[in-house]
Amino acid sequence: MAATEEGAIRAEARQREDARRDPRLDWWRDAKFGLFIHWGLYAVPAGTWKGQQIPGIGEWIMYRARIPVREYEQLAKQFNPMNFDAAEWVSLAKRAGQKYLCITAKHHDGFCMFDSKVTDYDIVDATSFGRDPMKELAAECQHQGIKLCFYYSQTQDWHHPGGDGNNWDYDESKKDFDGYIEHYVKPQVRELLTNYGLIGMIWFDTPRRITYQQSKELVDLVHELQPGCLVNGRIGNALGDYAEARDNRIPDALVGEDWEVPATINDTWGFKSYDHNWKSTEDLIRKLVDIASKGGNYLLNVGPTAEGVIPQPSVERLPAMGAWLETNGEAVYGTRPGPLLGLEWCRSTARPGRLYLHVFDWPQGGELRVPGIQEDVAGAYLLSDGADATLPVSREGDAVIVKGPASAPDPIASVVVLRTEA
Ligand code: H79
Repeated sequence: MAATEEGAIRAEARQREDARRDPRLDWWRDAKFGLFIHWGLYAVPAGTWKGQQIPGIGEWIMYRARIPVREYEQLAKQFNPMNFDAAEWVSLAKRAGQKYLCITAKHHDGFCMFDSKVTDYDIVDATSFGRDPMKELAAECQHQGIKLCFYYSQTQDWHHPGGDGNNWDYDESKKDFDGYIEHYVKPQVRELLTNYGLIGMIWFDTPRRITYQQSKELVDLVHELQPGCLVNGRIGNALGDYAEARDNRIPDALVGEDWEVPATINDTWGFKSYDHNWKSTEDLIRKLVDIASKGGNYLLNVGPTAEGVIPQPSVERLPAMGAWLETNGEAVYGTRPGPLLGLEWCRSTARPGRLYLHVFDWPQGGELRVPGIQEDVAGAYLLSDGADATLPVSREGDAVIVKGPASAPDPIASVVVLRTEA
């Protein structure tokens, strides 16, 4: 991922316009905000194994506690998420203002959360639950107008003898990784793109030892089965449709290509019963704005329990984000990065004829001095008040001065719209 120095930003922005032309990504570029769901057998131990709290991210418990395959497999017998309700999950994403939903079809532990014909190690064959939640989510996403996407761990598979990552059950030097890709990963990717309707993207992760040829063949397979289906950057070998930032790492500066950041609300992806370190709604909204101002997408995670319940702190925060977006979505969805950089108190997004200032810290007295705006400004108003309630606006050099109300219209982020008639 290319981050850029402030001085090169304008030239960079022009280049980006050229690079950002593939119309297959248009829906995703406009979407800005998606729901990530990490759900699997790791929700059963929920961070605790044999009485010990296992440090780190919850879905890594098998690895961190070196749980033998034969023992970990037994968790399937306890997995019976009777409270799973696809309509509720999709509706949560809707109310949050999220436009796509990406769920773990298979994580590194290898357990398949979909009905697969190439293994019995899946939710339909190995649990008493016996339903295919991906089928139910596919129907609901279609019904509620959300793009369904699948996370699929293509390289690490701690259950399959050929998969990468498990060196406590299997001898790494004897692994048939190529056979695993050929006879397991490819047929499963085919299943995911054949049995669940139109899929927005396949979200691969931790490319590790996958070769260029293998990444290429997977990308080609995805595009052959569903030409519109996107592939994220972690397919490996720089073959994705867009770049993935590191987990929970928002780049400091504008990024000159399509990108996304996957992120947690607390400190784990898969459910952990004792992780209560929840980010505030204010923090989450400002992160979304910050990401949009740098041209990225925010893929924000929830980790449902083994009963199929999304933790209450997530259920509270997501619709609160949606409420802010209900008023201010025009300044997020479908926007491009704005011209401002490096200001603590303000971010900017833009679309033709509009520049949006997202003010985090409202100045005392309400006079906003915004440096670094080259565009001619024809008028200003608060997005929450509408275009008819104009605010006085003037200019001093490259600074635009807007006289707003004395106190912050929105304590989290107030959006001031500048009309920039070209
Ligand atoms: O799916 C989520 C993570 O499980 C996955 N990416 C997000 C979206 C991911 N895979 N690998 N990593 C993240 C890097 C993980 C590193 C660590 Fe560890 C796992 C740090 C602690 C546990 C490996 C094992 C390094 C130290 C112990």
